[in-house]
Amino acid sequence: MTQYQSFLSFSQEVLDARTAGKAIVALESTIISHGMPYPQNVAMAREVEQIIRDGGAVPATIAIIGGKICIGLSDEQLELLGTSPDAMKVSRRDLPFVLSQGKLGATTVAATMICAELAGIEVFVTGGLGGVHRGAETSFDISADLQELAQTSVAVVCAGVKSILDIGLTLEYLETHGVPVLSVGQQGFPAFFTRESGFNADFRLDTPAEQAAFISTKWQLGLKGGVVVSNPVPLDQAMPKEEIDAITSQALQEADAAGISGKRVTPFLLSRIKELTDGRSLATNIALVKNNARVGAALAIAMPGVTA
Ligand code: PSU
Ligand code: MN
Repeated sequence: MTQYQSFLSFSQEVLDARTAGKAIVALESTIISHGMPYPQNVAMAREVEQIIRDGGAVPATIAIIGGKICIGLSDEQLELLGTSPDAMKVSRRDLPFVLSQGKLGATTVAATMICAELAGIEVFVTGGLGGVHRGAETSFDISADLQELAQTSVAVVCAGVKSILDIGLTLEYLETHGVPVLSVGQQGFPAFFTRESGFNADFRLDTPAEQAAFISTKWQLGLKGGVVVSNPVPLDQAMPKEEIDAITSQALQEADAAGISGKRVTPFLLSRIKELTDGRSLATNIALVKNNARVGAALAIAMPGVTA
């Protein structure tokens, strides 16, 4: 038994799926603890899990609880993450701390990828990736999510990255590190709240079979690292571009004026944007995660070696 296995704790649902060789989809928990307010966060988490079940796969929401990496959470554990103000936002750097201290940890995209890989899960669904922040040439604020995509072999279904980030530099960074960016249903790389960012994805692959073939080819070649599967928000749920751009600028200025830095930047911007849009950004956020869950379940089923 390799050493990391003693840290993993699987829910019964995920254990059964592993035994049966069924498709499993990982889900992150920072989106619950730091990405959305209560009670919408917990409701979203439950609904997304159900969409994945309805799509024929098994959801595995990941968090750190009681010194264990929990792969698949109970209803009570989802509630705990959604209501605990002391839940830590856990990225690669923080994993040994939160595990060895027995603290409550919500995993970011980076940490969820690490845990999913340890658990043998290939497909992970989230809302948006972290990326290169605007002004990173002076702040050095580049999300650890990008380095994780460079080295950890998990496919991440997302709605692109938010325009709180420098989307062009984020794509440049991914290119440098050999991380392919796929798009579903359009050539354009989506900007989370809106369907177009003004940048293109590298490869448009509309069907789960093509996406699965791309991803498995990459890994069969021994090319380690993730694949970004970008899926635009549904048209009727997208936000008007001018409005979200103006609000994003305001939120960025406020973060700057308030001296917000490090891991607090992204949660601050998300909650300010929600306030400034009177909650409409939250509705869009929930809609896009659900849409990603449908794509992720279909992709997980299409991966080689999975039992239908
Ligand atoms: N972007 C979103 N919603 C989120 C996050 C990013 O639209 O909830 C979360 C994810 O967990 C992501 C993390 O991994 O923020 C990135 O944080 P940072 O920028 O501090 O690396
Ligand atoms: Mn950062």
